Amino acid sequence: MLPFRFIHAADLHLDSPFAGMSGLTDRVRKHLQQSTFIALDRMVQLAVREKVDFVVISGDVYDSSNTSLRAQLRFMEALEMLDREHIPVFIIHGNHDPLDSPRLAVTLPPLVHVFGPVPESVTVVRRRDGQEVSVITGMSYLTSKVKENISLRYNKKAGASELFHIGLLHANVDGNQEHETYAPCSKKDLNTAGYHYWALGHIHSRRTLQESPYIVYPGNIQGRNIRETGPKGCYLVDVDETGAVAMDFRELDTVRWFDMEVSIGDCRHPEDLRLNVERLLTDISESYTTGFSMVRIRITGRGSIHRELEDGFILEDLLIDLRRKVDNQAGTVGFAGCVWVESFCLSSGAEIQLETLLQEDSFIGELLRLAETELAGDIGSDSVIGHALRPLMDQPEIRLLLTGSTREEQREWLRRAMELTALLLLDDQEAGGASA
Ligand SMILES: [Mn+2]
Repeated sequence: MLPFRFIHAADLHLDSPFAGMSGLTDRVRKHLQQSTFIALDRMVQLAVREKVDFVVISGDVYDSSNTSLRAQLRFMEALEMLDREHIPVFIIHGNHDPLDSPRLAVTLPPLVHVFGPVPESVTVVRRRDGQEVSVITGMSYLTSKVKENISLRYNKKAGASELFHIGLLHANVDGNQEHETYAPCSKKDLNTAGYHYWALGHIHSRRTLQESPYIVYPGNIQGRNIRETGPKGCYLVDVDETGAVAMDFRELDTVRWFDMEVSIGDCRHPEDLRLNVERLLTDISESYTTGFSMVRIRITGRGSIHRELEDGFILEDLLIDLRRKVDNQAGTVGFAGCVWVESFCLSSGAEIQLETLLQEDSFIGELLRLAETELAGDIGSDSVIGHALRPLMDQPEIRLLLTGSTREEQREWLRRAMELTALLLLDDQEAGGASA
């Protein structure tokens, strides 16, 4: 085998709108909306700088099948730049940008290959001497909903067997629950094809499912929401003369998401919480100096200030103040090292002895035990809570909220309801006790 080098990227989601985020200033929103394009530019620069032999993109180039014109033009620009540098690009389309989406009829640069709706194999040569090094097999989604196991349609080692075989596939391998199960397949299915490297797309978190042969999700190139935390980028892959693979993750993102906790356990006053939050923001800023951080802060622990936080005003004021400072700072010195609080999530509790109350033979004890049972199980329509929610399900807006929520969100609501109820009942007991 001849050594060569390529970039494996996926899920560019160009022109992702960063919709559904409240409280963004114009400046911040614009910066977020530029981030997927900046990540693309960085990938192009990386390809040129590292002199890769080719680039593979494993689906979801665009964020939506209703492709934005801006996304198409910017992608075209990137492809032209790579073409000018004589770097071929191999692309498949996924569930977000299937082949049937309306797009500009443009002539692609000669070195760009977009795979069609049935698997095909292309032999690739090394740039410096034109020697054949690899066979890439891939197919695009024709429509957005591909429910079939398309991996089974990939040929077993089409082309020369002494070359390095890459499979380009947009799929959910081994039923990842966080993503929709398009093109479901198993590692076993992929292993039987006899390829050396499965360049996957679809799952946005970076993971190498297997090393022999390689089955790799590089993750998306730019995180777009709080579920896409941590560094995002692509893999620079080196294949040596023995066929051994060395993967080097390269960051491409300029906006990074963090999901963090701050405890109220040691806070005597809301001011202490503010200091804890500011300390966290400083830590994040120092750990990611080159880009813009977006952080969700979960307020956790038990403490006396929880009651003051419950009505929301303290956190709301703090949020407004922190954001105002960041917007000013970004306006004067730029976004690098700035930290924006995406939201506060109140998961703290009052100073109640939950464990003791759970043991109690009382109404509160009974209620808390019920909540714990429901928290441990599924909040299905058969559960006590499901039953209690039934009348609310007639309200279209509430039904949408409930059915569209994740299991994690439901648990969080239930946990907060449990805390709040316990607190109200305890207050009531105290008031009752005083008057008796
Ligand atoms: Mn995707």
